[in-house]
Amino acid sequence: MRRRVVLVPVVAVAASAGLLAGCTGEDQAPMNTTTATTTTAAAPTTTPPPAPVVAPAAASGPLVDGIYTADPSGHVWDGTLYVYPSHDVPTDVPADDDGSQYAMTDYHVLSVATPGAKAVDHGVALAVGDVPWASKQLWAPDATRHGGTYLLYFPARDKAGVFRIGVATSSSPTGPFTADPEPIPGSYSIDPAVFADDDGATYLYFGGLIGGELQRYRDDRPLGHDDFPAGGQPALGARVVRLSDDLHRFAEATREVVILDEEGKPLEAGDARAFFEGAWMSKRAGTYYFMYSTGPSHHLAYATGSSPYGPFTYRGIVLNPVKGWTTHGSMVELDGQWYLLYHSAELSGQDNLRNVRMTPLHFEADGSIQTIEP
Ligand code: FUB
Repeated sequence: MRRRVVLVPVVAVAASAGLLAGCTGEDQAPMNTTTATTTTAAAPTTTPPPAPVVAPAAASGPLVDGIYTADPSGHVWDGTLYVYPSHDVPTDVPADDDGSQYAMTDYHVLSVATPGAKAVDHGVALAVGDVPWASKQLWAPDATRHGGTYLLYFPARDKAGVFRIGVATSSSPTGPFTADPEPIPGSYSIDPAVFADDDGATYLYFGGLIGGELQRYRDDRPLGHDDFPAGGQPALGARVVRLSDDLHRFAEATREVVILDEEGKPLEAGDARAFFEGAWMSKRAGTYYFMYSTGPSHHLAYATGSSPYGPFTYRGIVLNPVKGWTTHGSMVELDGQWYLLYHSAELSGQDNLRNVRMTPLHFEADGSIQTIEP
């Protein structure tokens, strides 16, 4: 989404952040956006590393026609791929830096029996009117399975207009889901991603800057105002927390997801590789892959580590900029092949009307990921 755009005097710096015409997906299609405004975040100081091996252009049509979908979270259960996306809708709500134009009101779950086939849209799985604490903006969700119960994790603005994260349950992966009466105690910000580790522990990753409000908290403490770290300070990271045994609560205080550069130093605020939103966790061959959106530089990037808590070391770009301001995705293994689920605004030409797509993901022998050109 178009949020506050960093205005900096140095052309090369602006270019590295993807803020100039011709640099990013934002510029490749006419968008329904606001204009650049306040300077609050630190300016990018680091040129993104050269892209590693680029996979052949991946052709992928929308997974489903008839509705707009975005922010896909994929899980394979009993041989079927289930996709938990946001459900984008046209709206008269004016675009602003907080992303008010992302005015989604419900969730639909998709299922994919065979890669390449069209997905099945299972209809409304949860609507904002069925969430007692929520007022609007059902943003990027995720789900997990625990015994015979499926749990949907989702952000929404509460009645006071503040983003919280809620849980809803169902006996079916496709819903309908029943929401808990209150959001997860102590939850804040957006973009929950739930990760069930091999040892039975389940973790929630979350957070998003600017419209996602992560900058209004420090170590779970609400500040009551925006506070962006200055350039040279460590970037604000996503948060990670182990969930309680019933998966409805945080079992501990949340921790920052720290991403290190090649020298082992935390990425700094303004670094074009730093976290912005859209956390995702996958585990492959014992390595934890933390994937995320870099926001103003429009990449899906990844970092790897040996613990679900991190720290993670920046490894590169999974997906080059798509059309539209936002980028957000997930990785999933189906029948021995890894796939990237992602979205693009190519069909609508509007940032807030996106389509979910799926394309093979390839790992090198050293565990690195070939960059995908959308
Ligand atoms: O879809 C609404 C928001 O846009 C998501 O929460 C972000 O990740 C971005 O994709």
